[in-house]
Order: sequence, then structure tokens, then C-alpha cells
Amino acid sequence: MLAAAFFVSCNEGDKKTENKMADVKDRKWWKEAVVYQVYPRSFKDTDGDGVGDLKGIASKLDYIKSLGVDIIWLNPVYGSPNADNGYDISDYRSIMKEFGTMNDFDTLLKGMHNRGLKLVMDLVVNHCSDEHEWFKQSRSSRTNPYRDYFHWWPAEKGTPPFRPGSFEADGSGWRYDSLTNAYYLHYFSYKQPDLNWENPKVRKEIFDMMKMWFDKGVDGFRMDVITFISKDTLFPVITQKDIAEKYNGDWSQYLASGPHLHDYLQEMNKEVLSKYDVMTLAEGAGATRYTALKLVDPDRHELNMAYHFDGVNLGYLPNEFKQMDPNGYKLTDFKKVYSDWDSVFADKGWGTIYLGNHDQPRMLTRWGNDAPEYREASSKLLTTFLLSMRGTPYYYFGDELGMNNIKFDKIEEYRDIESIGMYQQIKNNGGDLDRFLKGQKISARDNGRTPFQWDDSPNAGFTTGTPWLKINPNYTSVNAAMQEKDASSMLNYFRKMVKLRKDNLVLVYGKYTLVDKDNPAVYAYTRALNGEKILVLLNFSKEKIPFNLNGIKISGKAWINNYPSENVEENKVNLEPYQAVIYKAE
Ligand code: TEU
Repeated sequence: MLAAAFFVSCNEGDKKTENKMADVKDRKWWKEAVVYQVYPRSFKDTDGDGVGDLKGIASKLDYIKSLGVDIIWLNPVYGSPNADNGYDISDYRSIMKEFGTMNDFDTLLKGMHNRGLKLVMDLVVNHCSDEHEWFKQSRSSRTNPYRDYFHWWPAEKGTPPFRPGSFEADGSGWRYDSLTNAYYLHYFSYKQPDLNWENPKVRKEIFDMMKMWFDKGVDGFRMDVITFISKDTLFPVITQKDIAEKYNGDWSQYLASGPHLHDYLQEMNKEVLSKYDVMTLAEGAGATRYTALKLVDPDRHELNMAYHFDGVNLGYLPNEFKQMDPNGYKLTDFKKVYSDWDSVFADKGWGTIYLGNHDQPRMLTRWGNDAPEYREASSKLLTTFLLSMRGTPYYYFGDELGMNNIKFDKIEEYRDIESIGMYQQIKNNGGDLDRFLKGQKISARDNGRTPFQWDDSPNAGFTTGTPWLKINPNYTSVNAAMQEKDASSMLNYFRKMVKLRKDNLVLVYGKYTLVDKDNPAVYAYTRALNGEKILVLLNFSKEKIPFNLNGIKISGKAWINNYPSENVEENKVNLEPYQAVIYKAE
């Protein structure tokens, strides 16, 4: 099974690992990589307009390289009027003006490749912008050649059956366009009309565009809501009751069940992906434990990886928009989700692991504890979790510093179309706006989008202008410059943990087994590969916990520890609040 090229990705000179790994099947560079996600708007501004840019990213490549990560995922950088920060693309073949030029892009890509970093771009092809030329043509008349690039419902047929429009105050995914007396479909805002994948011309345009970026040397795509591209174009009536009964109350499961999804992905693979050595990641909205393998089973020739929402959606109250259960989330549920998802790819396919991204609040606030006394320990604990699970880790920029939610008080401070649309919807329905705003302090996407905190100079060294989104005022104490100087900082712990994963393939490929599943405070698991075994202990609570090893034998000093000392007794490890340790085990 092992091709010669297989060994090329092994650490040079690491003969011991090579031998030990000789019977690991299907090794791939993207399985062994750590992905670092950069939100370009908020990373580094070089021209003083308050918005991050490509030159800014280029100027910080040495920093990214120093983290030890392998791949950079950039959120969309294409031409866009920015209704949804680049997820509304008006030109797939150019660079957003605020971010720079194609020349800046080429320089950035070269800078990455020179440093051995790979670039994964965002592919947003479920929808484009209503300012894209295709849509301008399409809406202009019913007989325009581009009419069938989008989904239209002629008004003489009556009102179209309900479909959700995520970011709209009225919640509808159809918008009436008087020019041709018809409605068009948009699963997100009305500024983001859904492309009609039924039309082979649309698929060809998209595949050609993908080739253009791959020919430039781009190393892969993260595919935005790719699970939604196929529609049941008869648009049958789907009721809330159907969603409750057939789709577990989750509209996205319905949207992800279009009849031709896998045909289109296989066609994309055949026409484009199979011709390049690239990686692909599906944003697996609506994918479940029962359907996800179909997207990434290598024998089906579709995509490489998908990410699910079961983890990041934990702890929200049902039937309310991202409102946390006042009791928080249960660690036993958290363990179950990640263990169940690990088992999906136990024999085939490959998983991913993440706790934050541009659609999520900061992981420290949501999954750790952002009180000053626990910031450091709990941030390092989450880093240990992300980098010791099976599946490719996706690490969100700024999490290595322990950045946390900004927790805006007023709607006027938000920039995100989702928060603003939802506020309007609740207002129109006479709902509880205070409750909504309180909830957003924990769950809003803008919490994860505030600018990177480089140092304690004005605007955190992000910009000389006015930042597009407020900077977390804690930048004077939480910033990269300070943590560079401190060997035990969260930043340096992240580097250590990345290196540990890269040096020990048991952390990448080792079989995952949950230990003590009912323990309400400690997440413990072993990873095992070719006779080597390790034990990961994560105390997710602010209490001191004696953890009973229950017969698991550990040996030697901890491989990594987020506290300066360890406290091991016969058959027991005494864990400090939010302590994370990894031991060699038998
Ligand atoms: O997100 C799709 C998606 O599923 C979101 O609705 C997500 O559930 C939501 O952000 C959670 O609050 C993708 C992008 O990642 C997101 O940034 C875009 O806004 C969206 O698609 C539309 O392109």
C-alpha cells in the first residue's frame, strides 16, 4: 500500500519513526499537518484603513512559521462588496480591493511556499454575491442566458414554499425581485443568491475557476457550505413538522440532503481535484455521523475531510438562537460527541478537530474559562486537547494567545450580518432583545473576529487607523510580544504542543480510546499505535481532582504539562484546576 512518495513527508532523518510507522496505512501530508486559520480582515493592516490586508499577512509569515504549523487557511479574499465579509463574492478571479492586489497575492503565496507553508483558500460556491456579473445578468430578464445560473420561482406560481434565509430579519430564503416578477433563492442573506448547480455551465465555470487557483499553486480549498449545493429543484413544501420528524429539528440536515450532492462532488473530483496534490475540507453543515463518511471515504473520490457542528453547537438551548444553557455544557456530552465522531472515521476516511473559527466565539470563553486566574491554564488545556486528538487540527488565529470574547454591550458595536439580522428579527417579533444581547456575549461570531493582539502599542499593533471592529481592550496584557518573551506563555505552550504532535505520530494516527467516560470533570483518553501508548488527562474544571488511573500504568515524566509540576501517586494523578498532562502509558 505504501508508495515511495509516502516517506517523503516523514521528518527528515527520522529513521526510527519511519520503521515504526511502516505499517500505518494511507499516510497523507494533510493528515499530519496542523492548520492555522487566519481571518484576513483582522490579522494585520499595513495601509492604515483599519482592515487587515495581504501585505499584512506576508509581513507576519515568520511569526506563523515559528508556530510550527504547516497550512494556512485564509477566509475569502476575492472581490466582494462584503455584505458577509467576503462570503459574498462578486469576482472569483480577483482580490478584494481592501485586501490588496493579485500581485500581493502572488507575493504572499511565494512567501508561504518559500517557508514550507501551504495555502488553503476558501471556496464559496453555494452562492455568490448579488453584485456578481452572473446575477446582474440573470435578474435582468427571464430570457437572459444567465437566468438559469440561479434558482428562480415565477410569482405567477404563488409564494414559494418556505426555505430558511439565515441572515434575514424575516427568516426567508426567497426574495422577490420586481424586475422579472419572480423570487430567487438565497440560503443566507439576500445579497448571497444561491448558484444553480443543476446547470452544467455553472459547474464548468466553478471548476475552471478552481483550476485557475490551483494552477497558481494554491494547495487546497475549504469549501463553504458545500453540503448545500444540490437542491430539490421542485421545491416541495417542507414544514417545521417535517424538519422536527425527519431532520432532527435541524434545517441544515434537510439542506444538506440534496439529491445530487455526491454526483457533483465526484464530478468536481474527476474534473479538478484528482489532477492536483491538494487537500479539501468540507464545511459539513448538516452532515451527521451517519452521512459524513460519504463525503470523505477515499474510495468514493469526493473530498478529504469535513468538519461537523455537533461539538460547537453543544450547550445551546433548543429553539432559541445560540442561547447558552445557564448550566453551561456537560463535559460528558462533550466527550460523547468527540468520541462518537472519532468512531465515524475509525477504519476509513479522516476527521478534523476544532473549537473555534470565524463563525464561532473564542474557544477560551466558550469551552475554557476566561477569568484572569484561569485564562492561562484553561487555554493551554484546550490547546492540548486540539493537538492530541485524532483528525487534522484546525487552530484559529489568536487562540494561541488566549484571546477571549470581547462581549459587546450594544448592537451598534456588532458588524456581523448574522447578529444584526437576528436582532432585527427578534425586534420585529417583539422578542426579548436584552436576553438576545446577553446571549451574544457568549456566542456571537464577532467575538472571534476582533483584531489580532500583536503588542501593547495603540490598537494592539494591528493598525495605525481605526480598526473595522473594536479591539479587545485586554490587548495591553494579552498580546504576542509579551508572550514571546515568556518561555511558559500560552504562545510558547502552543509551539511545544505542535512540536510534540509532529514528533510523535501516535498523536496523529494512534487509536483513540475514551477512559472513564462518566467522569464529569476530567476528559481522559489513550492513543495507541504500533505498541506505543499514551494517556491524555484534561481537567476541565476549576477544582483540584484526584484522577484514578484504574490500572493504566504510566511511566516517566509527563511529555507535556501546563503546570510547572506534577503530582503522581500510586495509581492516581492529582490534577490542578484545568491541568493538562500527557504520559507514556502501558
Ligand atoms: O457558514 C455556514 C454556516 O453553516 C453558518 O450559517 C454557520 O452555521 C453560522 O455562521 C453559525 O452562526 C459559512 C461561513 O463559514 C460563514 O462565515 C458564512 O457567513 C456563511 O457560510 C455564508 O457564506
